[in-house]
Amino acid sequence: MKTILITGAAGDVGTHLRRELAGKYRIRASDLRPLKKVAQEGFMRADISKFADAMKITKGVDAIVHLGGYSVEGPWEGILSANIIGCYNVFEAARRNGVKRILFPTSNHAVGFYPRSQTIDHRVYIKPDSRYGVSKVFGEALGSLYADKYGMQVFCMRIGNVGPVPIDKRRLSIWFSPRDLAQLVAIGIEHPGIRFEIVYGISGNKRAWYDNSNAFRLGYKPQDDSEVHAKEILAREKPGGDPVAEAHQGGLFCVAEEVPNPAPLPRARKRASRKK
Ligand code: 15L
Repeated sequence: MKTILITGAAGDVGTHLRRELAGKYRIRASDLRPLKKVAQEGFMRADISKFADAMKITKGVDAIVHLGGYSVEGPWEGILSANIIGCYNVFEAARRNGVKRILFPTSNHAVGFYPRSQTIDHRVYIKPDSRYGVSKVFGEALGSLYADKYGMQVFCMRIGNVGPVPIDKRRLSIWFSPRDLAQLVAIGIEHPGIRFEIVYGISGNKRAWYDNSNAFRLGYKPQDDSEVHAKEILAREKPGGDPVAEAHQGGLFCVAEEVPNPAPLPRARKRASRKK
């Protein structure tokens, strides 16, 4: 059984992924935050903005799913430390530790300034919609460098929005169900032909803004489509909203300086309301 390091394992996507991959891989979970119920997983607390920590957690694994970092638009200092310095540290530590394969969950926000009227594929020019989006582009570029220069195998998934159900109209186009996430991640870990790839991390949504043919070429067969939730979601959607946000794929990220986590898991919601 392969040993997979998941950074950012305590986050929303990490929590879904650990549950979905349990039993398929030996998981080494890592996060800056403590992680309690880790069952059979090993947990290593680490701050990836410190190179020594990145070296420690990447040692002896077969592949890395690098989810760790700032996951929304926010202050530059946080993004710089977690998504630029932290991302560099993970790639460089992986290289020094001889780990060949890295899955980098980039984001729809690397290309969020494309209009909703346009269908884009994995070859379009980048159009980040936020500092956060720029940090994801940095990770994609770093992945390309490490693939070309050091022969690493890098699988970049431009993730939409992961959750049990889509949460609003925009997410009908970019929803990514946990089981489709797990399927795409397994392709990223197992596919023998990966050198450097960009795919979109979304389910088989009828309303997708992406031509995800590169993922399909690698064997991805999504099982879910947001369309089954469309009627209910559209019925509760309020008209109006910022015209720039509404016109572009990245939505609020195109206009806001800070964006809250759109659908935190119940435990994170509880924590946030305790703080108020
Ligand atoms: C992302 O990249 C974020 O990590 C996630 O929290 C959501 O905001 C998502 O994009 C989205 O666009 O809905």
